[in-house]
Amino acid sequence: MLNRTLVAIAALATVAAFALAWGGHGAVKAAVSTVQVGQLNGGSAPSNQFNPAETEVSQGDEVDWQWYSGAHTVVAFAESSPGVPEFQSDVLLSSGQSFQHVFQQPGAFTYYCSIHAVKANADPSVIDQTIAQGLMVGRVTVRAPAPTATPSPTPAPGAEETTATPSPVASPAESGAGQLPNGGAAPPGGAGGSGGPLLTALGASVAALGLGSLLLAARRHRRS
Ligand SMILES: [Cu+2]
Repeated sequence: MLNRTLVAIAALATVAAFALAWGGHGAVKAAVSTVQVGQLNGGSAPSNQFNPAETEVSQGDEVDWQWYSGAHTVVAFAESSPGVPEFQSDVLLSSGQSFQHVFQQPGAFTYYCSIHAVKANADPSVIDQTIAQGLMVGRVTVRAPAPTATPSPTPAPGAEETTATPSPVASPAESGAGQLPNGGAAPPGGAGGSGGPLLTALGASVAALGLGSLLLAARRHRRS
């Protein structure tokens, strides 16, 4: 029982590590897009077409061609070396069979069924027309991953503004009437203006604080 729990925890940790690794690269989770082979493009009837003929995926995603009816192939127009298509299925004969390809690079990848079309039909320069004509060709458009959003520094200044607002008047009031003599004594000497504008400002604010606490104390005194 304990062993089983440990195995489960280890499995979860592995999955989490993978997720983190992917996230760290700003990659989107790989997805699978399905294309029906031998089905009317945009419909559901058997036909010598791919459905859909146009597939859009993200980089790293997989396209899963599933045989719906008839004997067909999936053959890439582009070649990895002369005469060798970048991807190519066997001649698959019946429904339930499938062929997969993972698209690792962004771009447009055209393909055709070598039984019901020819390579020239999948030439990127004509594929819009051949798809419109209902030929057995298709195109996978692979999007590059979106650039990772740069974290915006906006929260910081906002936080500063809010923390800066507390009024200085609050603190002397809290300190109570016990400090009244000090607060009252400080300002008159300091506010003389001999120490430059900064000291003057400082003296003025100290004086204001002193006055504030003085008034407060006086009010309290009156009340009692
Ligand atoms: Cu075919």
